[in-house]
Amino acid sequence: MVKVLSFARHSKEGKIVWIRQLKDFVGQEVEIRGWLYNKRSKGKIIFLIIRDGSGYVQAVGVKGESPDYVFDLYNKLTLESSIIVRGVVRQDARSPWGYELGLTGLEIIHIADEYPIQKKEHGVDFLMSHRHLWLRSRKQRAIMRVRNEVEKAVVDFFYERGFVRIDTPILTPTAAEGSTTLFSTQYFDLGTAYLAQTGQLYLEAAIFAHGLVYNFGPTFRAEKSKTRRHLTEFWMVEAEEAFYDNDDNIKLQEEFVSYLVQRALERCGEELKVLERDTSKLEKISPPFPRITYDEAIELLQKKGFDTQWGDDFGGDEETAISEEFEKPVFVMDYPKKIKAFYMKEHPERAELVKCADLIAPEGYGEIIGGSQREDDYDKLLARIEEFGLPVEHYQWYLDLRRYGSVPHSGFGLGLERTIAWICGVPHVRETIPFPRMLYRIYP
Ligand code: NSS
Repeated sequence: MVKVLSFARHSKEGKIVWIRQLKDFVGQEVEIRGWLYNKRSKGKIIFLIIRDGSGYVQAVGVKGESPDYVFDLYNKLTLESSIIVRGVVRQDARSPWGYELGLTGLEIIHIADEYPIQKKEHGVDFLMSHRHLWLRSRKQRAIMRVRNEVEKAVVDFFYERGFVRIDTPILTPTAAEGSTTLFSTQYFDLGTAYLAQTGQLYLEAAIFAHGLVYNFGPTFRAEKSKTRRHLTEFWMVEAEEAFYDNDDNIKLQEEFVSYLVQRALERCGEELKVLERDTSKLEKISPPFPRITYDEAIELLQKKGFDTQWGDDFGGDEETAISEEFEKPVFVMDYPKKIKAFYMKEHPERAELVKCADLIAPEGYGEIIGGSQREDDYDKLLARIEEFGLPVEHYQWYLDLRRYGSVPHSGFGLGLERTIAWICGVPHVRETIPFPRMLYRIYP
């Protein structure tokens, strides 16, 4: 667990603390401000379970010991009502949270209407339409906390290794990952602008200033895919490294992914328990990761009964089939040029391939990283831009990078939501981002 500062604020009645701090206030009377998660009574005793964002705690009221008025208020309380609870902190081994409160006072801030999300099962569509409320649920809280930890780990990893964070633009004049998945908007008198599908090209400019750089932010793809792995707005971490070839790039990736997983194991034990994640599978995640070539992947798929042909790209089913062969994420390397982006470096021995690798997560969570060495030769890059039918004038600045001290360089992009889905063991990426944007959903 990460160490969080423990301090109390003061109200007229006493100390206001967060539930996560209760262990520092045993024997003292404190005040908790939060929401009613559950309530029940048994004879002369009432139990209130309160959540305040930092945790859950049970407050116990006993007739004759707690003030009489709290028993009247108890009857009015509905689930999710906002309340202030006062009580004396007790250590309690039987409580799932380790501590409880002997109830000494209760105030109602707001009585909630009948709460639409009940303990029973709801359909996903209903829950998605109530995402603004669903976020309060235990599993959803746990997922967001894992996300929070992984986001911090991303920044720590790169900071510790001397990478400089470069915040790349979201409004861009060009496509970088295929022109069929662009969100566009009118940009004043300057024509059409697109929401960034990647910040990579801008990161490439920045390596010439800093050597090692990364970005971390939202990216957009107008993908008409309705799968459990696709969002139209997702977060990507991209790294770009001067003087790295594709092998150096791959080593960095396996170190990075292992770091994220180990951090989640170290600091999100509670959350992974709530999510019932089998953590023994995550414990195995350490470098090196297995590597196969695209050619070998095709062979493997054909052996498994797929009719995938050389030159085809992989869909979700193929990725799952490949991942079944390995306990760790697996790199699939050296894809055919014709199915990859224009900026990838031609394979020195086989001109029909590019020096790239996709990283496929275990347990069927799909491709979590796409990366490659970049084409650093001016003429070859220009030819590729023309081959793709891209407007060369928009790429002059990018071509410039191959005119003023060009160097071999590589980089990669990791999809945050797919990575979180894998770490948390939740099958669909829609639960790993607070308000998912998908083909058929932009509400709430
Ligand atoms: O298209 S990628 O494979 N690669 C790039 O965008 C490069 N420009 C990255 C780079 O080298 N700097 O996307 C990278 C990852 C991919 O492996 C997925 O994990 C994730 O981004 N990704 C997505 N996640 C969720 N939804 C969608 N639609 C999606 N598309 C890619």
